[in-house]
Amino acid sequence: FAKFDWQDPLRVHEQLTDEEKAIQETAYDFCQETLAPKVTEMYRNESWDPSILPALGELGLLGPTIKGYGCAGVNYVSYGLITRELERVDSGFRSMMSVQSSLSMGSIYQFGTEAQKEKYLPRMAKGELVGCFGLTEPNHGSDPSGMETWAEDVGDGEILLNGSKTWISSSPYADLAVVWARCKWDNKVRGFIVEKGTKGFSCPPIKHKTMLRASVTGSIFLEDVRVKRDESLMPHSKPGLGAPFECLNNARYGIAWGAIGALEACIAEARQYSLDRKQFKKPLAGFQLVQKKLADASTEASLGLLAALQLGRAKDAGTWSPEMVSLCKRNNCYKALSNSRILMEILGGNAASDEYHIPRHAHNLHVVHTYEGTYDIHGLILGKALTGEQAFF
Ligand code: TGC
Ligand code: FAD
Repeated sequence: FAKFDWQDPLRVHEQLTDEEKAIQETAYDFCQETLAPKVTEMYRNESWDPSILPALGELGLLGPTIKGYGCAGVNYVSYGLITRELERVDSGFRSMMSVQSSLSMGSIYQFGTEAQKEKYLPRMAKGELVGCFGLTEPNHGSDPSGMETWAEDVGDGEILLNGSKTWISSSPYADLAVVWARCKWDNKVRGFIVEKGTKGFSCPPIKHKTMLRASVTGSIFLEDVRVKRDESLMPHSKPGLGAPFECLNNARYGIAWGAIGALEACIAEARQYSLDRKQFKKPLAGFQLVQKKLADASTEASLGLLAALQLGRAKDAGTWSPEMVSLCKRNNCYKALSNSRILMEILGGNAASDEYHIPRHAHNLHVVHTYEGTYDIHGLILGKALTGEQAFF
């Protein structure tokens, strides 16, 4: 028999190529050496560290699947390995990277003009420009089809944008926002790039979050914002919600890996704590009820990791579907959330101290289980695929 490795129970690491292993190691080293020491303070203060995106860019970890434009052009499995390492430290760091890479750079790469790609992507890949992605509105979260942000063609090559977006990751520090708006000329949704400093465009922070505090979140307000049509409108998408959903497919895929990274961090901390802490004259690790908690969490992390790897291989082979993404995003987030909450019990009263990481992960994972499509919305996407019946409304 092979020796059982509690850190990789199903020997997933040996399924990776040498290049994938090297990318994971680069991401792991950076996350543990640079991000882990900062996370507690950043979470306490809801602060933004302007050095993080440039450092990720330096390592080729931003927009990593994009070909050209200064991006690394690696495969989707490598993308997943990067998000897993970021989220092993904190979901907020993975959020920062997903929004930059899949949602903002991804939108411009897939739907932008050559001029837009040349203007933004190389600097976003270096982390010099920060992007955000505005789909959710105060009255339209799970159902963005009702969006009330409007784009109007006012002639002279100009578009007028009006509306608001809420819960937008990184918006207060973003140099540019990808804003999804319904166009008055044909009632269809399209994406627009709006740069910081444009008159009528503002992104105030949403302060005092109870979760995901190491990621800065804000609103986007658009009050008679005038943009040049050829500079702002991303023309190469079929008009409609399919375009933002295409970018979400990639970000949701990264979350499927990331949530497992967070759960793995919880398992490692709970295991060590249970070995160190004694009650009734023996380590907590020696009690059956504690072992069950660790065994359940480890089983779910291992299965979730294999599912994420299989999805990544399918993405790289072009044999994936959005429903496969929904299955993995939904299940991995749910398993990570529920097991992190249970593992938190092993810390006893110390779970109330931010010296330990499981409580922070558990709180973050509530958001991760909710954004980019809630657990139930992904259940309905799967329900539709299983039955042919839509049950959204
Ligand atoms: P429906 O009529 O089903 O579809 C509208 C159009 O979209 C196409 N489509 C997709 N295309 C590509 N990939 C997908 N996954 C797609 N899903 C749908 C579809 O084919 C159709 O195209 P066409 O050409 O026929 O127009 O849409 P619906 O309005 O009934 O909505 C369905 C539903 C509920 C599943 C969808 O609205 C949904 O996914 N809701 C969840 C909303 C969501 O995920 N929001 C995320 C906001 S961004 C975010 O949270 C970032 S957090 C980032 C971070 O910090 O990490
Ligand atoms: P609602 O849609 O109001 O849902 C509330 C509850 O009702 C949920 O449990 C949901 O599952 C349930 N529900 C809704 N419809 C149905 C139905 N048909 N059947 C059964 N149950 C249903 N958005 C962006 O665009 N960009 C970002 O960068 C971004 N970052 C975020 C960062 C944070 C910290 C947070 C908290 C959110 C972020 N979001 C972002 C928004 C996120 O995508 C939404 O919160 C999410 O899509 C859910 O929308 P909602 O909050 O309006 O909830």
